[in-house]
Order: sequence, then structure tokens, then C-alpha cells
Amino acid sequence: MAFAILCKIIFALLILLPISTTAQTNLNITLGSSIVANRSNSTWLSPSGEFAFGFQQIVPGGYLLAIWFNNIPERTIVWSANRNNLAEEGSIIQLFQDGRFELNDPRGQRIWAANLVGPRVAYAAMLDTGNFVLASNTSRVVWQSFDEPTDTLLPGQTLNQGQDLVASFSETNYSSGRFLFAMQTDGNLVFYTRNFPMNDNIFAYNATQTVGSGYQVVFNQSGFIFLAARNGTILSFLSSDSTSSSQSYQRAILEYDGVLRHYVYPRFANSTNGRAMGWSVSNFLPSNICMRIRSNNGPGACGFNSFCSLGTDQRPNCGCPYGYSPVDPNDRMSGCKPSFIPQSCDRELNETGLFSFIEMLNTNWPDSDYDHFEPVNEDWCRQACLDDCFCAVAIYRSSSCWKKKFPLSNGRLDSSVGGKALIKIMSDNATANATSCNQQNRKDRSTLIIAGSTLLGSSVFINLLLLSSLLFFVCYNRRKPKILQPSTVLPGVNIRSFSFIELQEATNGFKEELGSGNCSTVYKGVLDNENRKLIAVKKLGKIAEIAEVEFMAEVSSISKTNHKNLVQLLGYCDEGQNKLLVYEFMSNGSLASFLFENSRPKWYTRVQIACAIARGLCYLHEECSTQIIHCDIKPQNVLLDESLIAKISDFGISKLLRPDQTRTTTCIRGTRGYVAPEWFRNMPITVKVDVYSFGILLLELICCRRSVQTDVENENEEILSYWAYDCYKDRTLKLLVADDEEAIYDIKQFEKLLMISLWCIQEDPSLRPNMKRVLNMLEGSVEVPIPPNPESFTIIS
Ligand SMILES: *[C@@H]1O[C@H](CO)[C@@H](O)[C@H](O)[C@H]1NC(C)=O
Ligand SMILES: *[C@@H]1O[C@H](CO)[C@@H](O)[C@H](O)[C@H]1NC(C)=O
Ligand SMILES: *[C@@H]1O[C@H](CO)[C@@H](O)[C@H](O)[C@H]1NC(C)=O
Ligand SMILES: *[C@@H]1O[C@H](CO)[C@@H](O)[C@H](O)[C@H]1NC(C)=O
Ligand SMILES: *[C@@H]1O[C@H](CO)[C@@H](O)[C@H](O)[C@H]1NC(C)=O
Ligand SMILES: *[C@@H]1O[C@H](CO)[C@@H](O)[C@H](O)[C@H]1NC(C)=O
Ligand SMILES: *[C@@H]1O[C@H](CO)[C@@H](O)[C@H](O)[C@H]1NC(C)=O
Ligand SMILES: *[C@@H]1O[C@H](CO)[C@@H](O)[C@H](O)[C@H]1NC(C)=O
Ligand SMILES: *[C@@H]1O[C@H](CO)[C@@H](O)[C@H](O)[C@H]1NC(C)=O
Ligand SMILES: *[C@@H]1O[C@H](CO)[C@@H](O)[C@H](O)[C@H]1NC(C)=O
Ligand SMILES: *[C@@H]1O[C@H](CO)[C@@H](O)[C@H](O)[C@H]1NC(C)=O
Ligand SMILES: CC(=O)N[C@H]1CO[C@H](CO)[C@@H](O)[C@@H]1O
Repeated sequence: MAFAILCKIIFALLILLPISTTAQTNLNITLGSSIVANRSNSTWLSPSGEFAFGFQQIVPGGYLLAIWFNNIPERTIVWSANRNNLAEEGSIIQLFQDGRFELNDPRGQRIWAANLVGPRVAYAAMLDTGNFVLASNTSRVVWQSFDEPTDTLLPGQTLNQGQDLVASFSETNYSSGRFLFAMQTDGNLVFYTRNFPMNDNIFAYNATQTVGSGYQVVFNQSGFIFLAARNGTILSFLSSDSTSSSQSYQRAILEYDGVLRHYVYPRFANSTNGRAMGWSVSNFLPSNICMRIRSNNGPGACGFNSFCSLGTDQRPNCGCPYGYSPVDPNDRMSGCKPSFIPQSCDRELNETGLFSFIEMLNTNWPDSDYDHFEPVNEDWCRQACLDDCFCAVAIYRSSSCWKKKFPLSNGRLDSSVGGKALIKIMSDNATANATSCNQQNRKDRSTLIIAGSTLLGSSVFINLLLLSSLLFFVCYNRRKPKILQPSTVLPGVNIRSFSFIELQEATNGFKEELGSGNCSTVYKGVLDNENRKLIAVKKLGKIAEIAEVEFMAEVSSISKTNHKNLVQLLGYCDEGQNKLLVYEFMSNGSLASFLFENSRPKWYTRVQIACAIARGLCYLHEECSTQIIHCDIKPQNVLLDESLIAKISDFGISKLLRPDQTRTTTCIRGTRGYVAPEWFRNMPITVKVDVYSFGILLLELICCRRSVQTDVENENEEILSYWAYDCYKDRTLKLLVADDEEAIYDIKQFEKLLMISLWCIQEDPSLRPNMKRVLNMLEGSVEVPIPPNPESFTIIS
């Protein structure tokens, strides 16, 4: 994800890159002068060189006639003439002999012209204030860019009655967008949502309430922005910055997200005042746009069916609820569409059973409700929405239940909202119900054993628990485990309770360490009285915080699992601080060492391991009495027994190992391991995080290399998931397979597994299949459709 952002930044920089060098140095632009929109990048500069007038190429072959900051690498645009009608290559801006100032395309069709009233123009000039002027022979200004602002005000500029700023459509599309900041002729200064693409205004989301007194917005050279009356009295301060414009570049812009921001950029390295060299926000209005836009028609701040929340950087983020995806992945404000087919109202179909709810706290779509009930309880509210095909979302708050219908508008997520949104989505299990994962075992066992004989002598139980670098132990189960009393003997559970002394003896005083992670260490042991059975004893450290109840609840839920692709829990020890788990010992160590530390294992063995892991996960997700999300699927957490049967370890304990209650997102930037993108986002964590990790693991299995490998010759091969998609898309599978002859021989199967893994690593969790479906695809009982680009889901929250 970080990589994708970087790419975007680089792309944006490329677009806005160095133009100039061929600027004219004479300050008066004489009659007859012109600039052609082409690669020669000629410009007219202001005397100091700080501002340039000319063409910027916005899209290939599409030029914007603009003014920009020329002395900073960003080349920030502050004004443009033809934002809604880009000029093609070869278009020409010309100051004609008769004083007309016009932009024409190569065929002479007029794209834009300065609206001239008054004496004849004698010359033009780009001024150091950022104002481009046309003046008469007596130096009277006939036309100036400051009188036709686009979205930006500069120091020295005023916004007068009847003038307004119109936001750009998006960060990179400079067309007129969805918001307006208007100095009205009645004296009121108002922010409006625009009825895009029409020019009328829908909803005022902030206003100074200065009808009759407001006259103009002034941005003065000391960095103050205020609303003044006709007699000069200041009616309202909008912003101020302590650095004057001699120390910093400044601008105020109504940005595409509807927020007016006052930006500052230090002119010299010695005048940064602790700021970074670059644009930083000094002030912004309104303080929380997400909460202010609430209109009866129109989508709100983020588009229909989306929700808006203020990020830590105080910028509005647009998000889609779980189960929804952006209408246009390239336009974060385009709104969201359900990724499922909404409930049918056909009574004969009765789809009630196919739908369930996702909960979002502090979220609401005010004004989309069509029904309100009170006093009711939450269960009643859920059922009422479930039974009602018109109900898209129910809001439950203090004994009240509101039913909401499509399209949902004015969505917001804010701590002041309170209550709970119940978002009705089609259950994952309802879409893929074809074959059960119990219908398995057709191909695997015999071949596994054959393959097993040829392999490895090395393997000790290393890396059992390299919980290591990744900091994600939080895992939230929507189905809460049943709470047990601490003293209860686990009912119906076939595991032993060990004393600490017993385990101390079995491990010879915790002598032979098999592996360790942040919060636990694993030791090898042997049970003397049970046929010298080998065991692995996991000692949980730093667990003073683990509530007794929670430990036993987790042990109970783990102990109820029983599947041949899960490492079996044999017992536990719970004596105060001493909390240990006893597992069967796995003689062939971890998949990580099997796959990466020795010669390449057989293709067929690797495929069987993939199927085995899929079966284990499918069981955890769908078949145990308490659904278990693993949260940390990776080769280190898959162990191999003496017959090379893969077993998943460390499931069910993610809650016990969390260092704190929050998702920690530090240290992850830039690397892309096994962690699903929703960990970084404000999205619910579901079983789909395991599907994602499985997808990465599957890629590693078929390609027999690590998901991130930095010592490769070709940079675009570093991140396996990106490279794999490229190879898939470009039909260059051979690059991926490399010299793996067995895989080359079975290239059809290789491609199928690749396609399955591309489905699993979709950034949008709702696009990922569930594990049952993954298993069906692996087993061949379900076709594998063409996977989309995993990255096609943009970063929206
Ligand atoms: C740009 O246009 C000018 C004027 O037509 C021409 O002289 C120049 O060669 C062109 N430059 C490029 C790079 O096309
Ligand atoms: C004009 O700018 C483009 C990219 O911004 C650059 O590739 C090209 O070399 C520049 N042309 C001249 C004549 O400087
Ligand atoms: C620009 O032209 C005007 C009018 O011809 C003249 O008064 C002025 O001195 C010129 N300025 C410069 C810097 O050449
Ligand atoms: C400016 O131009 C007008 C005609 O447009 C002419 O009458 C006047 O004398 C000129 N003034 C100067 C200072 O050249
Ligand atoms: C910018 O957005 C507008 C409105 O959606 C669209 O019509 C136009 O094609 C876009 N321009 C570019 C360069 O993408
Ligand atoms: C200036 O105008 C404002 C608003 O119209 C008014 O309240 C104020 O009294 C005026 N001040 C002076 C000094 O005239
Ligand atoms: C800008 O406005 C502020 C606030 O009224 C004032 O203190 C300051 O002197 C003004 N600066 C200039 C250069 O006019
Ligand atoms: C910062 O450096 C610039 C030249 O780079 C100089 O003109 C300016 O006076 C310096 N400002 C301060 C506050 O030292
Ligand atoms: C639809 O099916 C559910 C059970 O899935 C049942 O409770 C409900 O009464 C049915 N509704 C109608 C209208 O038949
Ligand atoms: C799907 O799962 C939900 C709980 O997540 C359950 O209530 C529902 O009955 C399941 N539906 C089917 C068709 O298995
Ligand atoms: C899913 O399978 C269960 C039995 O496993 C069946 O009762 C249910 O009707 C199926 N649901 C769908 C939507 O096919
Ligand atoms: C510029 C502007 O209209 N600002 C106002 C926005 O709304 C807040 C709260 O109502 C006012 O305090 C601001 O003055």
C-alpha cells in the first residue's frame, strides 16, 4: 500500500515537473508575444522568478494554461484559464497586436480569452505577487488573473463580492469540482456543495452570517486572511500565520475535499520555524466537514453509501462500509456500491437467511431513514431490518431503531455520533455454499507419504513461534467465546491439566528452546509416563494482564478443535503467572525452513501442503463451534509432521498474545508481508485477513521464494505479489516458474494456483473468496474466474 502511495506521488511529481528554463527575461510581455503548448516548456516569469505563466501538461496531450510557484520543486498551480477544457498540444496563447489575449487550439478555435473592458492593452506582465496583468500604455490594469480566481487566493489578493473559489474535482484532476466558497453580493461568505456538474449550489456547510456587512475577503502580506466590511473593519478572521510572506510562500485553497486550507512553505532553509521544507497546513475551515454536510439531497462529503471520518491529519477520509466497494476506485468521493446483490423484495424468494449484519460504532447516515421505532432493543432492531427488504442499514441508539434506505447519504464516523450502525450485507457463507470442505482427501495422503521419504534430515522444531516482527496479535472474533468460571473443569474437553512442576521436569528445566516470539517461548519436552511422547511446551510470557477467564476460554476453544491439519493441543498449565500450552511435537519443523532453507521441495509436495493449510483454515473459519481467526498465517506458523503433513499452529491464541488493545501499525510501512491491508485501515477484521495471508503463502509455495526478497537483480521482482500479478497479466509465467521443471511440466496447474492466490490477495476483502471457496477451487470442484488486479482497490481510508 505504501508502495502504491509512493508510486502516486512520483507520478504526480512527474506530471508537475520542471518546465521553464526557456523563460523570457524581459519583464514586459510585448504585443505579438505567444507561447505554444509543447515540449519546449516556454514560460513568462515574474521578475523574481517566483511565479511562472505558461502551460503545464496535466495528462498526455492535455495542457493547462496556468500560473504556478516556480521556485519550489512542487510547481504548485495557483491559477488556471482552461480547467474544464484542456488544450491540446500545439495550442497557443497569444497577446495579439490589437491587445486581445486568447488561447486557441492548433486549428484556430478559441478555447479561452481574457474578458477585456477599458483601454487598449499595451503589454502584459507576470508580477511577483502571482498576479498576471494586462495593462494599458499608461500602466492601467485592464485585466488581471487575481480577478478571476480558480480555487486559490494568494497574499495581496482579495475575493470580492460576486467572486468565488471552486474546488478542483480531485487531487490530480483540475476540473471544477464539488465545492464552492462564495463571497456573495449580499455580504455573506458561504461554503456550498455544488450540484456537480451543474453550477448551482445545494447546501451551505458554513457561513459567516454577515449579510449586509461583508464586503471582501482579504489575504494580506502578513499572512492574515479575514472578511472585511466596506469601510475596512474586520468582521471575521479566517486564518493567520505567524510567518510573514517574506519568510514563506503562502496560499489559501479550497481543496477538492471541500476544505479551505491556508498553506505555508518556508522560503529558506533558515526560516522553517520547525516546519518541514514543503507545504504545510497552517489553518483550515470548516473544522470538521464530515459533520457539517447534511443535506436533504446530494451525497454528503464523500458520496452515496460512503462514510466520512476525520483522519489524524485532520483531513476527511472517505470510506466504504465492509461489504461495499468504491464506485470509481480512482475517485475517492464517488461513493460506494454494495459488493453483493441487495436483498430481493420478492416474497417467494425470502432471502432473509442470506443476510447478516456488520456493526460499526459511532457511524450514521442522518436523513436517510424512513422508519423509526422506540422503545425497542437491539435484537428487535436487527430482526426488523433483516425482515425488511428496503432496509439497508439500521441505526440503534439508546432504545431507538432507525431504518435507512438506499442510497445512504451524509455518512459520517465520529465519536460524537454515538450508537451503532448495523449494516446489512449478504453473508459470505451464502454466496459459496457449493461443496463442503469435509469432502476432501481425494488426492493427498498417499502421495504425501511418498514425497515425504525423500526429504530433509535437518529439521528441528525451529521457528515454531517466530511471532517476530509483525505486531499484530489483536484478533477480534465476532462470536465471543463462552465465559467460563476460572475453577470450572473444562466440560467435554479431552485435554490434560499439567502442573508447572510436571512441565519443568518434562522439559528438563526448560532447557531445549525450539523457538521464541515476543510474548512466548517454546521448549521441547518429553512425557516419561506416556511412552516418552515428544511435546512442545509453549510458555506464555508477560501475561499478567491476561484475565484468568480469557485464558481458560481460549484454551477451551482451542481444545475443542480437532482436525488433522491443526497442531493438536494436548494440555495446559494454569498456575497464576505460569501459563503454558502443551502441543504435540512436529518433527519436520516449520514450513519456513522446509521451503526456504534447503533445496527446493517437490512441486507436488508443495501443492499438497497448500491444500492442507487451506483445509485447516477452512475448519477454523467455518466448522469449529467457535469461529477462530488465526491472524498470523505465515510459513513460520505452519509445521510439518513426520509424514510432511502440514499443520497450522498458534491458532486461537492471538488474543492472549496481544501486547496492547490497539492495532499497532508502526514498523510495517514499506514491507508487504502476510498482513492484510485492512489492518492499516479503519475496517473490521474478519476471516478474510487469513484468506489474504493464505494467498501470500500460496504464492510462496508455488514460486518457492519469500514474499519479499531484496537481493533480486530486478527491482520489480522484490515483492512477490506485485511481480506475480505482472507476470500473470503479461503472460510471462515462465519468469515466475524459473527453472522449476516440475512446475513447468504442470504449468496449467501452476497458473490455476496463481489465479487462486491473486483472488486471495485482493485488497478489497469482500472480493476475496472465503476459505471454503478457496478449497473448492484448489480441489477443482469450482472454476477459477479471471482475477482482477489485486491493487485496483484504492486507498480510501
Ligand atoms: C514548440 O513550438 C514552437 C513554436 O511553434 C517551435 O518553434 C518549437 O520547435 C516547438 N518545440 C517542440 C519541442 O515541439
Ligand atoms: C519540458 O518538460 C518535459 C517534462 O516536464 C521534459 O521532458 C522536456 O525535456 C522539457 N523540454 C525542454 C525543452 O526543456
Ligand atoms: C512596460 O511597459 C510600460 C508601457 O509601455 C512602461 O511604462 C514600463 O516602463 C515598462 N516596464 C518595463 C519594466 O519595461
Ligand atoms: C496611449 O494610447 C492612447 C491611444 O490608445 C493615446 O491616445 C495616448 O497618447 C497613449 N499614451 C501614451 C503615454 O503613450
Ligand atoms: C476530470 O473530471 C471530470 C469530471 O468527472 C471529467 O469529465 C474529466 O474527464 C476529468 N479529466 C481528466 C483529465 O481526467
Ligand atoms: C464599518 O462597517 C461595519 C459593518 O457595516 C459597521 O458595523 C461599523 O460600525 C463600521 N465602522 C465604521 C468606523 O464606520
Ligand atoms: C494584515 O492584517 C493584520 C490584521 O488586521 C494586521 O495586523 C497587519 O498589519 C496586516 N498586514 C499588512 C501588511 O497589511
Ligand atoms: C535566510 O537566508 C536567506 C538567504 O538564503 C537570507 O536572505 C535571510 O535573511 C535569512 N533569514 C534569516 C532569518 O536568517
Ligand atoms: C423468511 O424466512 C425466515 C427464516 O429464514 C422466516 O423466519 C420468515 O418468517 C420468512 N419470511 C417470510 C415473509 O416468509
Ligand atoms: C452464515 O453465517 C451466519 C453467521 O455468520 C449464520 O447466521 C447463517 O445462518 C449462515 N448462513 C448459511 C446459509 O449458512
Ligand atoms: C447451504 O448449505 C446448507 C447445508 O449445508 C443448506 O441448508 C442451505 O440451504 C444452503 N444455502 C444456500 C444458499 O444454498
Ligand atoms: C468561514 C466560516 O464560515 N466560518 C464559520 C464556520 O462555522 C463555524 C461554526 O459555526 C463558525 O465559528 C465559523 O466562523
